[in-house]
Amino acid sequence: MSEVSANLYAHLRAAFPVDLDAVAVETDSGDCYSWRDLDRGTAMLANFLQSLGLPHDARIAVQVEKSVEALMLYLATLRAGFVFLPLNSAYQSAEINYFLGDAEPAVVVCSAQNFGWVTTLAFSAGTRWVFTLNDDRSGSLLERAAQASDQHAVVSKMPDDLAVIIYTSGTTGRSKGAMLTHGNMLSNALVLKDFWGWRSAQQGGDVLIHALPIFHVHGLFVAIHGALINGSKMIWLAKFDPKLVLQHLPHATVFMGVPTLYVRLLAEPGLNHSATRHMRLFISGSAPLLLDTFKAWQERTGHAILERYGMSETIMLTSNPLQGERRGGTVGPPLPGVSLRVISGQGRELAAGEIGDIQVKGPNVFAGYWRMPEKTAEEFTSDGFFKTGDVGQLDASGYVTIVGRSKDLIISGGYNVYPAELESFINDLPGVSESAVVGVPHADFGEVGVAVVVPKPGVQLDAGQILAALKARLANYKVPKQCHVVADLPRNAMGKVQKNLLRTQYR
Ligand code: MCA
Ligand code: AMP
Repeated sequence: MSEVSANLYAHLRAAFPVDLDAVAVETDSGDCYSWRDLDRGTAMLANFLQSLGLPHDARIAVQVEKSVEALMLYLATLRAGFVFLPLNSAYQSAEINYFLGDAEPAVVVCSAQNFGWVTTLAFSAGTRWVFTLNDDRSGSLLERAAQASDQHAVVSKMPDDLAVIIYTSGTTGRSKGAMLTHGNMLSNALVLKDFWGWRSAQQGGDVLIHALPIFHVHGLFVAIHGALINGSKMIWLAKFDPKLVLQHLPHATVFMGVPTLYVRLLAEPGLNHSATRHMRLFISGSAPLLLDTFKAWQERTGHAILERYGMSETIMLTSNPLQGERRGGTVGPPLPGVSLRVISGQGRELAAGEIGDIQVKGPNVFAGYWRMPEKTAEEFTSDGFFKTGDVGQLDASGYVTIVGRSKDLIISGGYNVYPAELESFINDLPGVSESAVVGVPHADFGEVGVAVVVPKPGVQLDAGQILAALKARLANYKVPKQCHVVADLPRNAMGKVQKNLLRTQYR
């Protein structure tokens, strides 16, 4: 057996079923892609990318709608040995401009609709190539790749070689590029394959319903790697739709979602025991799953949702067990290979049941923030633990409960919203003296932002205009759902804005 390099794609490819003509991905519009299609398509795209004469660590930035071709572009970037940079399709030019300047991608792939403004920003950031990829298989990328050979040798990689950069906007406003290596992703994918009992084709196989975006870790790694490293078919939904999910449940075995997806599925009368009889596993993460949701799901379907906890910087950290007790309200014990500890403000390791800062260590923990060595150093302890910014406790049986965050972060429908980023935009608006953005509970999205804005003396501010200005500049999901103009913000003795008082006032 030739030594398979640490290139993640090589390991995914090694797991493809023997019958390459079996269906690997079936879309909600009925298109079917075989395993051979995946291998040929990614080979042609990889050959095309390599024909551009790119530097070995070239970044390939991608901001497109979800499609199987976008999946192939991700896999092609891995097999060609370049660095994949997925960007939320909701980002607008101010956000994209930052990522292009920071990551300096050699190639940008965008939708035809955005081609005009993206090329302007990309070329001024020094990018040499911009291609289009649309969700109807049109665009210059596929036209050019169609000329390339479908024979491609996967580029050899070491475990520590960079594979992906995922931007997680910093709680201090400036986005940070989390650098994930082939080894980070492969180690986590192999652990989860066993921990969640993925079944090979010989064991009856698994079928995953993929209803998440593929520009974040949950949909791009946990879901896609989970299926591919097990040679499992994916039912590929371009966008989450609860009725579509219900329709496909009888033909699937595994579903992954953020809590909002479960809340919306529970609102469907068609959700019941018989609809979910064929399923073996429902996984939730990216945001807290309310105990009410966990219990309601169990009553309606008989399934106990398996909740797990992860981060862009670490992929998956903890998980409720497949066989053991799945405890609603907890994120389960640390995964095999992950060291997790709870630390007091004084840096002391706390005993079971005591609440403190969660720190982690393991082969899944990222290689640092892109071109931010000082910021990276701040986020690790001297003995190599990564500070998650999450607050929680370990109980006597090793189950982790997340009780809050020390980082100023709102998680809305599974997307991270950073108050610092919004506050800096609001503070730059004319007539604004200062602002604070806080999270308040929301039945659908779990938590949404509320902006509290103080005008400059003598200025009249209109809340609706503030929200409209944000909507024109930032990805929609970040825009606070409410805005209140007030005379001043509550501050403590040190002059720090008391966001907890604002949360109580506006919840
Ligand atoms: C859409 N809107 C939102 C959100 N999504 N507002 C706040 N939060 C959101 N998440 C806005 C839309 O812009 C629209 O605004 C209005 O809400 C209604 O849109 P709707 O149709 O309800 O939204 P949707 O398109 O159905 O999206 C809801 C969604 C989506 C399906 C829950 O947000 C989603 O797919 N979330 C998954 C995020 C994810 O993959 N997270 C993983 C991060 P308007 O009406 O004004 O136009 S990775 C991670 O966290 C770690 C690693 C981990 O542990 O997994
Ligand atoms: P991201 O920065 O998008 O990777 O989001 C990671 C953050 O999502 C973590 O630091 C947690 O705050 C939160 N998170 C992920 N999974 C869970 C979960 N199961 N319960 C509560 N919070 C979670």
